[in-house]
Amino acid sequence: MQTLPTPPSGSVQIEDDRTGLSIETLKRAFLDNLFYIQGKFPALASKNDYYMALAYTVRDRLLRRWLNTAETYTNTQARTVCYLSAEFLMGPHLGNNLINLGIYDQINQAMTELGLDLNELLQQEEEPGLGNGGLGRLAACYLDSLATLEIPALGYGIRYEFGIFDQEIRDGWQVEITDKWLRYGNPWEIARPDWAVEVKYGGHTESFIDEHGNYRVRWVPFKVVKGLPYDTPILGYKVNTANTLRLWSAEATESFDFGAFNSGDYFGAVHQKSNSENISKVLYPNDEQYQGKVLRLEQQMFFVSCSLQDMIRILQMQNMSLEKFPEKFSVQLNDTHPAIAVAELMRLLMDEHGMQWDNAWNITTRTFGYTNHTLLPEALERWPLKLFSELLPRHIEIIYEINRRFLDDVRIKFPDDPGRLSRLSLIDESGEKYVRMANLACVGSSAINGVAALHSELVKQTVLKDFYDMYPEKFTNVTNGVTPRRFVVLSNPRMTSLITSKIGDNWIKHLDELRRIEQFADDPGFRYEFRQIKQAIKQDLANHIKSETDVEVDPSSLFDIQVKRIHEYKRQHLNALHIIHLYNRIKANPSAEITPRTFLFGGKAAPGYYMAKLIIKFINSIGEVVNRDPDVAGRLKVVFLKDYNVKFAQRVYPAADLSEQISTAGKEASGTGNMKFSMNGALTIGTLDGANVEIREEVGAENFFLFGLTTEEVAAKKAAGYRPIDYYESNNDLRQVIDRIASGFFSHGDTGLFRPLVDNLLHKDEYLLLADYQSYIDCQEQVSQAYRNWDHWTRMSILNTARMGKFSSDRSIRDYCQNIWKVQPVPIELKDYTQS
Ligand code: GPQ
Repeated sequence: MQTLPTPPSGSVQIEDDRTGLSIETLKRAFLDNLFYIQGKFPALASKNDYYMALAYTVRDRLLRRWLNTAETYTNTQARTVCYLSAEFLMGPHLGNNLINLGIYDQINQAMTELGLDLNELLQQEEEPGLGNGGLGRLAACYLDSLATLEIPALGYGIRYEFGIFDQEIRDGWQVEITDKWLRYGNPWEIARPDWAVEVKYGGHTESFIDEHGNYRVRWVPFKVVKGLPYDTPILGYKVNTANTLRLWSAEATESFDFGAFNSGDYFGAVHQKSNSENISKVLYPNDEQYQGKVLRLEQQMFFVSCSLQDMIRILQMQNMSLEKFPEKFSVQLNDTHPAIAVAELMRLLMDEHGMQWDNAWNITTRTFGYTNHTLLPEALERWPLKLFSELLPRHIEIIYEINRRFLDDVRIKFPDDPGRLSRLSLIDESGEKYVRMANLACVGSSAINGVAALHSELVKQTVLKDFYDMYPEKFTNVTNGVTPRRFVVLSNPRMTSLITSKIGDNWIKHLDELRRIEQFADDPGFRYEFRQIKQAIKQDLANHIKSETDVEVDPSSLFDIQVKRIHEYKRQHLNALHIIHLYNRIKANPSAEITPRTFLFGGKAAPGYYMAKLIIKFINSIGEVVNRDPDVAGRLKVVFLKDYNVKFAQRVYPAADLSEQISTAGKEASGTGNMKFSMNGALTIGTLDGANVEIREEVGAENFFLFGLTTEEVAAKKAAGYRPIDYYESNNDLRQVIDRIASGFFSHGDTGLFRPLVDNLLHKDEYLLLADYQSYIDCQEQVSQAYRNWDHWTRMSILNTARMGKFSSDRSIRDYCQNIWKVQPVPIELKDYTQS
């Protein structure tokens, strides 16, 4: 790219107001934005106007870094990571940008001087909830770390008009409300209409011989949709790197509209337009549950095609040949949602750029990496062949050809093994035919990884075993991580100051250095301060709970927290059984010695997941009884907090004493909430599942509450014909708990309400709650005992924080960069365009 033209001199004053960091300049810039962008003067301004004025003030201070970054990458033709993800659960931008720019304190002071409260303005931001849970939030943490490590990177996804629904609780049930996050505008994004691209759907293909005598294919689509990119800057922590999150929004193409208009079909033209725009309308709210809806496949194709075309544009703009694609870009597939990219890149290279198969295939397979995020069979994406072929007639041809060549390779490596061939085939032909997206991702990628050590082993032994036999060299592990900037520095400023006062602030970028606070674990003064901070944060959360739910909780009680999507495998209902167990104990002996606990839950259920919604109702129903029973006398409180999202998560993690990570072993691929809790000094009660295994290794078995069956034991129990009813019959305590539920005690005498839950546990219990019940109860008793020794608990808590270095997403990203992406940092020098 050409260097930017030098702006006329004399613009220095404006530039200063847009980059300056003194309190006076920040105040002036803020009032300027309030006036010129929001069009308000202070007396008329709403809280939202103030938020917007502040957001623009901060965005101005990002822009120079953002443009410098883009310019440097262009000039150096830097190797770039492209992270393709159907979800980016970014959370609020303002606070994070203040932290990463290093101007939190200055802005805080400037707002105070203007009579405003920065915390209130931060709360005002409507967060972009463009993800369901762990998978989308992981993508967001990875963007933060990529920028912080100065790695050239682009995040590519969909700009959903409606993100994950807002959750309300009415009469104990979840109610879904549409998330109109763009209602008041989005100050963080910039539309880039000149980089719009087109995506084709449906129709048919035609083959022909080109002027060089080559066999070629032309695709005549039924519809064409325009993809418009919106860019958001992703600033690294205290570096000049500002990478880009590029989200695509769907629009009708003008040519198509006009065609219909000209033929007099006004209605048809408008219909076509709204149809096209539906593609980026709404995020599918299912987590780990495959939904075979054609609109979902349209969404996947949409952002994948837009993004790959965008990469080709970038390559060409930098005068690089298409042959260089895999050297310029490393493209990571975040689960199978973008796996169609394998066929789409083949199509673009061959049909649109005239390349031959072998060359295109070589480029494609060198480009992609695939991350698997779950072993749950219900999450595996397989598209009905008919639906797929109708929507993507060219891609199905390409997939058949990939499959034909691939199965020939399999035959050579494993002769006379038809079972293996049918398992490895990209097409499932066992009944109704399907396209298997994980198989496409595996064949088309040079690296395949799971997200925690245990998970990556299980991937090789179970879902992708045949691929592991075929290509063992492709398989690796990259244990997930989370960004300490958002989840410690921003969420927990008090703990951040305490730690920094002891060991400086290097740990924020090098989380392993947190080990240096281990030496203070036995220092009574440090312990005291650490514990006082936890208490103060718990008090804040108690106030919040009181204002939200009118329930009074005791901040000196043990805060026992489970926040995550509601799913049977995550076993929120096992947690609920423990609450009933404690309740029964108090009822049987009102003077029983019980460590006072506050049970907090938060999380959304997929709108169509009946059992998950019933679990929410179940928890609320238990709360209704427990919270007002005078026998319990404030020893137990149960609160379900509505609308769990990133903003709320930031409030919750620092306030936890106990983190519930109680999934059935082998089911949670990694978990990332487990890491956020522990970094903030919560102790974990957990199974040997996902990253719990590694967390326990790091913090020490003596600082972790372990219970439950192992993955092997779970498998063995199932293989031996698991009978949950046997546990019910042989365990009095468990039987009393279940009987209490079945009797209608928590449902105003209605014995039908929780019947499905009870029946499921007694007769199916796919997730082995009853098999793990006693072990869980016993372990919780150890927790209660441990909490009575404040000093020792605080010591364990400090050691948890101190030993979490491994779980910084910076470490995860370093692993990806070294082992998979082979990409190096490109530091950005801050240039001032105005000082000419
Ligand atoms: N995960 Cl496949 C999701 O949040 N959604 C999904 O659709 C799939 C996985 C989670 C997984 O359950 C967690 O264990 C992981 O920590 C997380 O992905 C990130 O890898």
